[in-house]
Amino acid sequence: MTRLKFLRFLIYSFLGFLLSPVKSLAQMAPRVFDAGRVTSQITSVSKFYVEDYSGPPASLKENPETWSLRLHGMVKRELVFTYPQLLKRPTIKMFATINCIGNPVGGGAIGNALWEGVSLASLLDEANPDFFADVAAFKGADDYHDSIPLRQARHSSALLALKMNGRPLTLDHGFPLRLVVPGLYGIKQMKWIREIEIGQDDREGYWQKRGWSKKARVKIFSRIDHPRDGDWIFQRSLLAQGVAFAGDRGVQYVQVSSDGEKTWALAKLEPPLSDYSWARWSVPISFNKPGRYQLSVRGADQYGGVQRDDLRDPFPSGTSGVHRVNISVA
Ligand SMILES: Nc1nc2c(c(=O)[nH]1)N[C@H]1C(S)=C(S)[C@@H](COP(=O)(O)O)O[C@H]1N2
Ligand SMILES: [Mo]
Repeated sequence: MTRLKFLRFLIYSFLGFLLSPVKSLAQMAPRVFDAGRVTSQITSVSKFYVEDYSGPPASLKENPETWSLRLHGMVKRELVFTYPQLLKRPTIKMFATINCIGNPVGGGAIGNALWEGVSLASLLDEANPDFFADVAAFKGADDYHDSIPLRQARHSSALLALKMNGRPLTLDHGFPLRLVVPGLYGIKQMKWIREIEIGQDDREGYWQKRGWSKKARVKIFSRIDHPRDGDWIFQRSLLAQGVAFAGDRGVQYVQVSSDGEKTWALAKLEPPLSDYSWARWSVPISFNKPGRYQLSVRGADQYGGVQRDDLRDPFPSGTSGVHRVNISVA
């Protein structure tokens, strides 16, 4: 290699290194659907965002009857279930919101649904993990893989969900079985689960290998759904509305500003459907003269986390930036 070529090689590898986070960000591209200006508390299955790295696995589209779930690793008793066997087990129901770690400020990759399924803790009790085991690693039929601390897998609300909004999961949302575990971003909510391995080795998951957060704890998020960016308002007042979500930490308050963030009005919070569901908020806003206005929303969780503008980039651990919309009042 000549000196010049070597120099060029160095520059290109450095550029590649600089650009690599941007590339992984681009790769996490959720499909989102317009849910309207008054976001419903429960997101219908057809409006619930979809995110996966390569779509539903062919094996589940073509012959789902060959699917089974295997729980193994550092356990006293290995367990295997077919779909009919899982359906016979007692189930629990829980409302929970799931949001994508790649969801941008104000984005639509978030939804709330009623999940019904088998308690993961109950299966773990039966399998009886080894005293030193501390990780539950999940593997999907699409070979997606990720793990969570065993402590979180034993959460009384960690579900192996069979149903979404009262019906069997659709293929897009993880049929036959998906994980729903409170407090964590969608990245951890494994779809098409085929294997749960209990162990100690904290292996990197699919997205961690691409630089995304390993813990993936949900950050406080709030979004303005009405009015929308670019709207013309032909009145001197309106009821601003939106949603706020803080994982398993609960939303403490939501504030809205219409004067460039000099003053903030406290929004009214609707009681969420569960401790793990988003809360809808609303607040009346009035304008004393025509002109352009910016509305901003920020929320806080019940552990002191607040939305901050230095956290606007979803990569690598999710965004918590302030959401703003610009409107014209006639
Ligand atoms: N098997 C599998 N599970 C997966 C994924 C995947 O690519 N494969 N993507 C994850 C990501 S990044 C998100 S945000 C959620 C999205 O769930 P949804 O499509 O039901 O909204 O699924 C998670 N579970
Ligand atoms: Mo995601």
